[in-house]
Amino acid sequence: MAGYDILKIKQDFYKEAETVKSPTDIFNLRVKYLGRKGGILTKILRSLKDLSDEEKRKIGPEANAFKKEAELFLDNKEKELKEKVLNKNSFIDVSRPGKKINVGHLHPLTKVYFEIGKIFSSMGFEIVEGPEIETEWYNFDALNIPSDHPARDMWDTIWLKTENKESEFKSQNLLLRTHTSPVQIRYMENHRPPIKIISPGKVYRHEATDASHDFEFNQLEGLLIDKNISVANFKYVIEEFFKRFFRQILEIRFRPSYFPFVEPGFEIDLNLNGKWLEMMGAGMVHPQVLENAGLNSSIWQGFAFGMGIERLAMIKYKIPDIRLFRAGDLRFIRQF
Ligand code: FA5
Repeated sequence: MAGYDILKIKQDFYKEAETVKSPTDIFNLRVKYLGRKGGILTKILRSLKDLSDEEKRKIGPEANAFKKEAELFLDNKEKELKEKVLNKNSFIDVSRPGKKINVGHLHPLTKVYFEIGKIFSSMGFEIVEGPEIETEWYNFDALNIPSDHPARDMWDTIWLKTENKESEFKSQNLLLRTHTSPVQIRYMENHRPPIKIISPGKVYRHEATDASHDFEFNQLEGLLIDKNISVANFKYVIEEFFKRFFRQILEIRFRPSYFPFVEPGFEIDLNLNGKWLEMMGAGMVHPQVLENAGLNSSIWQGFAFGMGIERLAMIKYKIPDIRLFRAGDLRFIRQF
């Protein structure tokens, strides 16, 4: 066997290395000489076993030394090239036009949240929050909703599996709150009247959706408890709110209705171009509810209301379908 001329291979390598301009060229050169499959040096080193002892002794060390040398050379060259690119990029051309940065903006519901908060705060209401995972007690029993009420049905309420009951919830069944009214009880338990709060938040119902109903939506709860509170106080507050929120006076209508946690109870509708739209449930807090929360109902009284926040936003921004709020469609979101 004639053996290999490592010196010649080395010369070829360095000649080719002179023309290297990019990381791709380095990669190609590396593959050509050191590649695991067809690399020139790799092949030589693999075939050493077929050479005579004398050749092995000569070529083996030469090839190995050159392999190391080539690797080092290529590594250094690669580093050098990368630094060159970096240096080039670090030049800042202040006259170049800037890149447009996409700036997000608030979701229409968030805007409505903020606006509601501002209006009620200016009327002296405090903004409080309650948990979205509720116990059956706070969502139903404490609000006087009897166990045979249809709202407690499997088909209206999203119940949670409660195998791992935490001690905080004792033996309570858990659910996703169906309205924000449980916050009334939670707040009254821990605060003495006078009470003047609103509580906005998400609620969940196990129901089919349509243009004005979703299974997940937002409600705004309001509660005012003091000594001489009447429906007239409620009427003033809610008319004032609508006037400021819609920036115009819309006709409203009080319609008698039934909610077990108020007495009397009513629903409030807004007149929109001759069509009445149901906005909220409301009423004077039922004495039993006050007692359930630890308040003396012969001293304290007040009103409560719960309205759909999406419905407010739909009227304000003329949105035809409630499901658009959560559809994640940027063509919708970008209009606000
Ligand atoms: C209640 O949820 C009562 N907790 C309201 C209440 C509070 C009454 C305090 C008395 C005192 P209702 O189920 O009617 O009531 O819902 C209240 C408002 O939420 C409705 O008027 C409507 O604006 C909105 N709403 C109800 N269901 C949906 C739904 N599926 N999708 C969107 N909005 C809804």
